[in-house]
Amino acid sequence: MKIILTYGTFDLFHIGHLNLLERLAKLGDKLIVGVSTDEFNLLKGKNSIYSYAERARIIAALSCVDSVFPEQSWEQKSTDIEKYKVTLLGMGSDWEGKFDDLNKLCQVQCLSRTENISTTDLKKSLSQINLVAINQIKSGLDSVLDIIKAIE
Ligand code: C2G
Repeated sequence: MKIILTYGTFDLFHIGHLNLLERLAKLGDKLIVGVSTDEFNLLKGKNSIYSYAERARIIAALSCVDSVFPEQSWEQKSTDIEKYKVTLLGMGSDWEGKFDDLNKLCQVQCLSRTENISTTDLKKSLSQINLVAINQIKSGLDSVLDIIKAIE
């Protein structure tokens, strides 16, 4: 059983995230994802629009993802690799070289990022839209979540 592991905030879930997760899932039999908690995000200098619970639920709803758990620190990766018997830690290419110390525990591979899309850019575009429109978008996304829930 080839277990693939990755981590991320996955805020304002977009095609770049999906491309990575689907490509990682194809590398093994199971894909498990450590989703950064809101507290850990602050350590990462990130303040996500969606809460950990909402982000974790979206990731868990993906057919290419087998399970999700909270990422609470930088240091937990080696424990996670042992705990989940991970074969390969996969990340997007912006993390190239950052986790090479873990290749004593499992394979470490970076896949190319999807161009021209990032949560940061989405937030910038969103901040140019007035609050009313943002709430309309959020209620729309909440309806998507309800549909996902109904399908589950
Ligand atoms: N990603 C991508 N293409 C994009 C945007 C993101 O392939 N256009 C990848 C990133 O490289 C990362 C994953 O999607 O591997 C999640 O990205 P983020 O939500 O920004 O997560 P990040 O802050 O990189 O968290 O301990 C590791 C960190 O928790 C990784």
